[in-house]
Amino acid sequence: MAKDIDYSVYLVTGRDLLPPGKDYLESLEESIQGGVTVVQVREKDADTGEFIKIATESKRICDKYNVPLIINDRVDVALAVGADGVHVGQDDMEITLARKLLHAGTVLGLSCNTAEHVAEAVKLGVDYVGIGAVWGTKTKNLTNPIIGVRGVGERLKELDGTGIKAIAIGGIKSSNLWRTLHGSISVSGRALDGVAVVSDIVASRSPKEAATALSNIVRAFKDDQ
Ligand code: TZP
Ligand code: MG
Repeated sequence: MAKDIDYSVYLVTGRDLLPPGKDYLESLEESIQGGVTVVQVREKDADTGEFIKIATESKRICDKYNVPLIINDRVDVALAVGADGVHVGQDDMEITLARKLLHAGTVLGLSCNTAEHVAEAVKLGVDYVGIGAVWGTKTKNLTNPIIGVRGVGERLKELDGTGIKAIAIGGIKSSNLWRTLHGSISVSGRALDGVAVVSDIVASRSPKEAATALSNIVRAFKDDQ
């Protein structure tokens, strides 16, 4: 049984987006103080040693606040640092292989854009899916179409009754978060468990305030359900 994670405000790191002079670990700690509930360390350019170093330092901060740590793509890095989970994309390691390599109870997340992706996620029994991109984003070169709140709602419908948690990702900011949460539930009747955010938190001069703004909206939404 995988660890029960609060996905409400899911921070995906992006060191290249930090404002000039802003320290990565300081930003991470402030964002957790603001209300981030789970952290994914995403490193696209780091070599293995550097990734492990950054993940280890990130885990120290996460542990201080009892916030779970998820590693993007790299099962070996997750094992090396004792992470709580691994997030894989459609072109990364197969879920069944990742499951085989990881300790029992490690959370596995999969990026999903289409109905076929969700059907596969259900078949493989992942713990959560990241649905998107919901809005346009400059953070990642998208290889799949932007699906909007309607698309998120459709994917949520397909997940109904599976017990798989769902977060939305891609261009989410405090300014469109209410629409993201309400728009998708109005299509599907099923609420998102949280939202994953990079730039709205990381690129902010005050990651704490940015995370608090997001956290307040998710909380108000969940209180409404
Ligand atoms: N996967 C789909 S969109 C995206 C990822 C990693 C980037 C999201 O970044 P932002 O800055 O929150 O739009
Ligand atoms: Mg990937």
